[in-house]
Amino acid sequence: MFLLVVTPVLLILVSNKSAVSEQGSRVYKNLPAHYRCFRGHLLRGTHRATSRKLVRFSAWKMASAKNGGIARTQLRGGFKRTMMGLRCVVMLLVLLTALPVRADITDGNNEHMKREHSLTKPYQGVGTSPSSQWDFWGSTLVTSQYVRLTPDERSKQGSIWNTVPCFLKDWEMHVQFRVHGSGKKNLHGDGIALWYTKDRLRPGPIFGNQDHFVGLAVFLDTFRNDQHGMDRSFPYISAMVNNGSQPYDHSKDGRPSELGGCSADIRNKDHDTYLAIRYSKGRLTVMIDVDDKNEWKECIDVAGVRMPTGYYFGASAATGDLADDHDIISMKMYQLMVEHTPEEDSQDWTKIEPSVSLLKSPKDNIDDPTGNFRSTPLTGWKVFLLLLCALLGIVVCAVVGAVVFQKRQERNKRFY
Ligand SMILES: [Ca+2]
Repeated sequence: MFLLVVTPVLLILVSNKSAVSEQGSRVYKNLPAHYRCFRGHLLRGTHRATSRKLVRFSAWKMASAKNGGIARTQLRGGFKRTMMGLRCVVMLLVLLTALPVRADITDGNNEHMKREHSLTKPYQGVGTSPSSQWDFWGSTLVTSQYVRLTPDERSKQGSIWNTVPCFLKDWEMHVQFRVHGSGKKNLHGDGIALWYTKDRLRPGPIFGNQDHFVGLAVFLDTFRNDQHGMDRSFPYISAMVNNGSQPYDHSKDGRPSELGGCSADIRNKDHDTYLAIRYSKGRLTVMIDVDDKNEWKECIDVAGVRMPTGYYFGASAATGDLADDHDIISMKMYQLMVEHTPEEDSQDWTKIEPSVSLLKSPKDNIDDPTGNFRSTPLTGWKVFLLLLCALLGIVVCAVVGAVVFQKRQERNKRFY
């Protein structure tokens, strides 16, 4: 049913594909900086362009109906129409393969920035006074342009923490950051960690924060400690959910406890670099925008994650023998408007213990870093493959239909 409704729209979209994407990207670029990388807005921009294409589509349909009588008498015309139909099916296939990814980004939610959990220039309300919403520690330096967690010097640690606990059930945090320094290739470290944890301002050995933390961490690890883990390049971004029982193993770059991750070239960039963490309905997604293309690239996507409300957002960084400037430019928190079942709403969300239901044993995790996602019910990839198979079936049917139709037309012509 859905396909029946959207197919005509998609066909027109395809025939004017370049125009639509141009329109979409223009809308995208005109957005304020903090919205620019939010693909939901890009999606809505594309929809606006689509409505104009729909008007054109109606006009084309009417013209086709008018000329239909003539076309039907010509075998060539019939063949042309068949070929056009075939082309449309193939193009629909191409378009639909991209569709699940896009639809996945916003889930149709509205989003609202929450100032009490956001850190933006010129960083008013950052300090040690009782009314401040952000508190900092260690080597952290707050200027009007950036919050420098560590300078490009050895053995520094710094952090910044939101003083207001977050009671939102579904949220998305956008972090603009900068990692830069004089260190040449592989001679820099250690990286930044972003936190959503029970405790705040607890200095320690994990990128400037305590080990055995309770909550969520996303690590932007710029230094390879594990010389055996050459199958991945650094900097490497990974996520970890902990109930306080697991240690973070620096010597293995956190691999035994990670939920997933990706390599990302984030150092010494002239352009802005962003990372987004989304938690909604038990699904944790980490996306990055570090290539100056104004678009999110998926890094981590894992279901079965349970996290409570009432924890604190923070960021920390550390240097060791090697160093870097670790800067946070902004942290913007968006509330996601998501409906929950009455059972979910009646639960006390502050009592939830952080956990991941699909996490395999650490040993399995080392052998197969992506293994966590295999048992996830219908991940984006599985839906994608299912759709691909279904559409391939449609294409085969269309080709067979076209051949039969053409043969029949030829036979009719000979008969007359
Ligand atoms: Ca490391």
